[in-house]
Amino acid sequence: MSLFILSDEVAKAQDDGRPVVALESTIITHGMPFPQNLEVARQVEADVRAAGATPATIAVLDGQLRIGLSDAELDALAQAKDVAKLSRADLAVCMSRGHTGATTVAATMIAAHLAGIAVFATGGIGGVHQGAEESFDVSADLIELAQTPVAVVAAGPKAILDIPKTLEVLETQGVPVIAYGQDEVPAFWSRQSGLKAPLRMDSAQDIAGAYAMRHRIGLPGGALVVNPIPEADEIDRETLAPIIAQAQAEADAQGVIGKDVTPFLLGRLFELTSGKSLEANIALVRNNARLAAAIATALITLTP
Ligand code: PSU
Ligand code: MN
Repeated sequence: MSLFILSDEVAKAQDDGRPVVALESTIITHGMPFPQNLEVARQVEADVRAAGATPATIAVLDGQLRIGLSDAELDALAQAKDVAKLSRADLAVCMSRGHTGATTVAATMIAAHLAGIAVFATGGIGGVHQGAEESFDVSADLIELAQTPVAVVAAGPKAILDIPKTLEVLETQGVPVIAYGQDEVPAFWSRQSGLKAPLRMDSAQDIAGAYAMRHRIGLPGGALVVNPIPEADEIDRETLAPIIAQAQAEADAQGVIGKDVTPFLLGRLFELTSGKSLEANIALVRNNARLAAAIATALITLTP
């Protein structure tokens, strides 16, 4: 039996040699509230299609690793309560037990690679958390980028993370961090972080070319493409800083640890900004979907 099940749409695109873009599901179950999560999941799939590629939203449903979900499946996942959050450590456990779970960036990369998909769009990745020198909270996403050959398009590390430390770990792990169209690393809700990006590229072709060359020289791992949020949707850092500090203090006071940290902080931010952070989040995910589609398209012309 196959390890994974492709949706008809994804299978057809692969048969025809057309570009496919992977999408994660933890952003749906743990990253945004219902019903916006469902609207965004549908909208992002539509954006990928409009840009000429095929979307493959990835999740584990009743133990089956699914690459591409139907609209009814997306709907059910978006409303489901207590869905497991699956990273590298949990993926096989969930599948072997026949359970349902949403894939994080790390697990989505693993699944995409199994299915032969090279490009993946999301909003934010996990990273090194503030206070990591005490908590040791470093997301498995960073280590996955070093070993699984998938190019991940995100909007840069969120300010709930320690951005300089996140960049240091990526450098240590040999992950190319490529800012798209600017010199600075974008910081999710804002276009600037005050930190110069290790690499800058201004076209999808250039990004695809570097990805293909890394593969040719036999280096494992992917790339992190950090794509700035569109200017019109940006929220400035000064507005968010106290809100993030409050959410972080609450997490510490309540003893939130492990895989609950990121969903807790994201949930509190949505509440504390009365949904403003969500509007920006939606805009940047859609923007990332379009760039990922362009990279996947460019990659097709480079791959023999
Ligand atoms: N950051 C966001 N939105 C998200 C996530 C991170 O801005 O939805 C999700 C992604 O699925 C990411 C995961 O892979 O959280 C990281 O969790 P952790 O920090 O526990 O590794
Ligand atoms: Mn963590």
